[in-house]
Amino acid sequence: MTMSSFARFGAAATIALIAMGAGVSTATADDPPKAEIDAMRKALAKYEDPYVAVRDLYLSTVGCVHYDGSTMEGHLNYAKGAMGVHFVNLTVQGPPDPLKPNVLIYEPVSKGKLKLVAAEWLVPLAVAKERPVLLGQPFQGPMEGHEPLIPQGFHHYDLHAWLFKDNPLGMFSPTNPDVSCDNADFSLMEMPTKLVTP
Ligand SMILES: [Cu+2]
Repeated sequence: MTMSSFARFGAAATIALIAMGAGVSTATADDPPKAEIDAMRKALAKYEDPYVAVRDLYLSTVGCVHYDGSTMEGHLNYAKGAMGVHFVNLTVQGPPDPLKPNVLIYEPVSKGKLKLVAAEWLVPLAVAKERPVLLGQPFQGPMEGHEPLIPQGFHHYDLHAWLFKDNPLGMFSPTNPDVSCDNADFSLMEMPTKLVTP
């Protein structure tokens, strides 16, 4: 390779790298839309105080849910990690609204302290004509209710969004390996939820 061809190669390689970089930063269908994520964070920030959530009828389901990563045929694959404490609002119904989830999720970060980490949308199978999609993310399921906190017969789709704590598995992964139930008064290891036919 002569000096000038090396220079050309270098320039071409640099352009290729810039193009690859641009490719990485360009939004794809899998990327969460930033403006919507920001709007959700803004709308839900008031629930960093769990008592505000309770006053708005997001009621604690007490148990801090976590999974050990075991897999079962015909069940969802939950990576090892926690979901935390679900506060469920049964008055939120209708099609999933990004600014009004029907579940808020808290992590017991120390004794007596809950930190808002995520939101979740639950859509009963009975009202879903097809798999719901929110922020370009298809819901998981349909699945049985998560025993023992939700009756097994409550077949539903759900989607988690880790808006207030990073999830190394991705914002929409159901479990977060960085969330812990170690400080929870009620720590509850669940088995992977069974899938049902729509
Ligand atoms: Cu959950």
